[in-house]
This record gives sequence, structure tokens and C-alpha cells, in this order.
Amino acid sequence: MQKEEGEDEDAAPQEYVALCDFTASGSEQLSFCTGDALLVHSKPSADWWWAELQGEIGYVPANYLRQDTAGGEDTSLEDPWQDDEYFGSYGTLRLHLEMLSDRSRTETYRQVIIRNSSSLRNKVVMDLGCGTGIISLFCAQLAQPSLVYAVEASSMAEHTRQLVKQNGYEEVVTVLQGRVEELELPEQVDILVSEWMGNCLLFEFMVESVLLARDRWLKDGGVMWPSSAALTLVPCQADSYYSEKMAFWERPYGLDFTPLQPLAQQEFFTKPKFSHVVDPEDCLSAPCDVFHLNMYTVQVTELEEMKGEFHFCVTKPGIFHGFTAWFTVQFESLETGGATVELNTGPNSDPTHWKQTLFMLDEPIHVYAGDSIHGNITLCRNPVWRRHMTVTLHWNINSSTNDCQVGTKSFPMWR
Ligand code: GJV
Repeated sequence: MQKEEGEDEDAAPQEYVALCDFTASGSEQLSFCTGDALLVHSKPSADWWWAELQGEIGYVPANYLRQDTAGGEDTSLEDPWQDDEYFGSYGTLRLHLEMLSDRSRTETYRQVIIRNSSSLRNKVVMDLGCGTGIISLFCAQLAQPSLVYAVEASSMAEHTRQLVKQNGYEEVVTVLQGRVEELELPEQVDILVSEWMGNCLLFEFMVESVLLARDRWLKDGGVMWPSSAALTLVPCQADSYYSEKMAFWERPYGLDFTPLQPLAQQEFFTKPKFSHVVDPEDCLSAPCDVFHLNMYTVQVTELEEMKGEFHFCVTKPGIFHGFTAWFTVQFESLETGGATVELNTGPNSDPTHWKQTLFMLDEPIHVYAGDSIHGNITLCRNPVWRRHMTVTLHWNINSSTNDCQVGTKSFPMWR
């Protein structure tokens, strides 16, 4: 997903309409309500704009606004799914190499096929978003399904067809190029398998395609792999990241650069940090699952706003720099007495290409063993840009040694 650079510094103010409520969390920010008309004076960054509402002026999150279509450029012609860019990026090898090289990920799917091989016999499988076809090929190699529909929208599908042939599985695996939403099949399937998970589980929202495919193409009583998923959170230290991006400005080369710290905060701590690897030692408490998805029952409309609560008991003294998030997915067994297989992308499991996602607080907070950190998290899907969302964290620290502290922060991912 791309980020745009700031633009139109000297242009005339433009009218925008607020798509959601926004509560200012910093002194320079401006609160507003859904439907408010704001005048955007400048766009100093892609995410934070300088705007006016009823005579007050301040920073506003760009992703909460839609242009008032009375004039100016029209974004309604842009694809809210950004499919050209999205499927374009899956048309080259870079991402497929990253996913295939992720052994924990790929080996988990392989194990699921191996451990369920007798139940897969003579079954019809759909592998949604098959990429280079690895899961379909595992099915053909390690089990005896009657047919695997390998569905892939990107141009990689052409190569996948070749790989299927090269390995001698063209009788079993049928590669279908196109978006699953537009797919026509002669029959429904027994098993829908997909590797759809993004950062913080939902980012990219490929899960929507999986749910639509479930409702259209999965037989009654058919199987979903993964069968369930969860998002997990932990309060953590991130000392080296904090030093590198924030403490750095305290005294570089013997000079006081602290006036740049507010800028550093906007630039480095406004969005989550993807590809963070949290050391288990930096986790300040046991992690907590904040929500679960049942892949058989969850509805697309529920994804608009996913809410969860957390309650952590701090287990060791440290500096609370932020929250780290990751996900797990579970694959139910089809064999009698068979065990569930889990893919866990957290710090206590084998590393994966997703790594973890770090949400930095604006100010680090000292915490002590026995303190409690409770609060909630909301994943709010962007009403316009369907693959994006904003994560809002609200926390409360109760401590015997400190005053009770509360905080709220919203992180766009990315719009
Ligand atoms: N229809 C067909 N293929 C798709 C679709 C769709 N609606 N959505 C994604 N893909 N875990 N976040 C393909 C996409 O082109 C890519 O090859 C793969 O599914 C996603 C793989 C992992 N991404 C992820």
C-alpha cells in the first residue's frame, strides 16, 4: 500500500466533510463530528491536515475526511479497493517469495493437509488467493482430493497453471484466474482454504473476499480453513525504537534538538510500526486476546468496527512504550480425535513474515509489577478505502505507586 506525499501547500482552502467522529488527543488537534464541514488549509503530510472548523484551527486526520464534491478533484472515480495496485503487487515474485520463504506459515498449511489427508479424500477444495499454488499443490501431493479450484486474481495465475502442469497435477488442480467475487463454478465446494491474514489480522481486508466466497461457494456443512482467528495484544517496552526515533533528538553532537521532537512524534509514532519484532523479555505482562473471529459465522458487516477489551496485570517493572499486536489462526481437524493446528505469529512462536505490529504511545510511562492496564481497542474500517482501517486504543493504568493515568490514541493503517 502506497503513501502519498503532501501537496497543495499554497492552494486555496478546500471543503471536506467528516466521515467519522474524531476526538483530539493532542493540543494541536481539532475535534469534529460526523458530517461537519471542514475547511482544509494545507496538507503538511499525507495523514494530518491543517483545517478549520467554526473558527477553530488544528490538525485533523486526513482519512476521516471526504472531499465535498461541490468542486475540485473527484476521488469518487478512484477504486476504493485499489485493486490495480493490490493485484499488481501480487503479479510479481517479490511477495510470493516472502510468503513461501516464511516456513512457519507455509509449513502450518502443509501440516493441516497432511494431518487431514484421509478426510480430504474425494473432496472438492477451493484455494482462494492461491498465489503460486502452494496450498493446492500440497493438497494434490499429500492427499487425494477429487478436485482443487485454485483461484487467483493476479497475473501470477498464468505461472501457477504452468507449475501445476510441471508437477503433473493438472488432473486435480484447476487454476482459475480472476477475482473470486466474479467467479463462476459448476459446483459448490467441501473445503474453503485460504491464507488471507494481513497485519493486525484484518489489514487489506482480503477476509471480505473469503466470507463472500464462503456464502456463495461453500456447501452446507463445508469446512473453513482457517476455522477461527484471534487478535492478541500486549503492553511492551520498545526502548531501542524509542531511542532511535525520539530520544535521539535530545542531544545529538552536543546540541539541543528537542524542538524537533513533536515533529518526530508525528512522523514516527502516528502510524503503527509494521514488521516489529518484540522480544518476549520486553512484554510487560501476559498477552490478551482482544477479539475472536469464527470463520463460519462472522459477517462482512461486523468487520466495519471490531471492538475488544483488554486487562493486563503488569508482571515486571519497566517502561511502557506501547502495545504490540499479532494474530493467531486455528485449523480445525476433520479426523476423529484429531488436534487443531494453530499458526501463531506472536513473539513466543517461530517468527513469520508478518512479525508483529507496534503502536507507540506519545509518552513512555513507568510501570511496576502489580499495576493494571485495562482498556479497549477498536479497529474501524475506513469508510472509503476498503483495505484500510484505523486502530484506536484507549487505556487506563492503575498503579499503587503512580497516579491513575488514562490515554487514547488513534493509528491510521494507512488511510
Ligand atoms: N480473488 C482472487 N484472488 C485474490 C483475491 C480475490 N478477491 N484477493 C486476494 N487474492 N495473506 N494478506 C490473491 C492475491 O492476488 C494474492 O496472490 C493472494 O490472494 C493473497 C495472498 C496473501 N495475502 C495476505
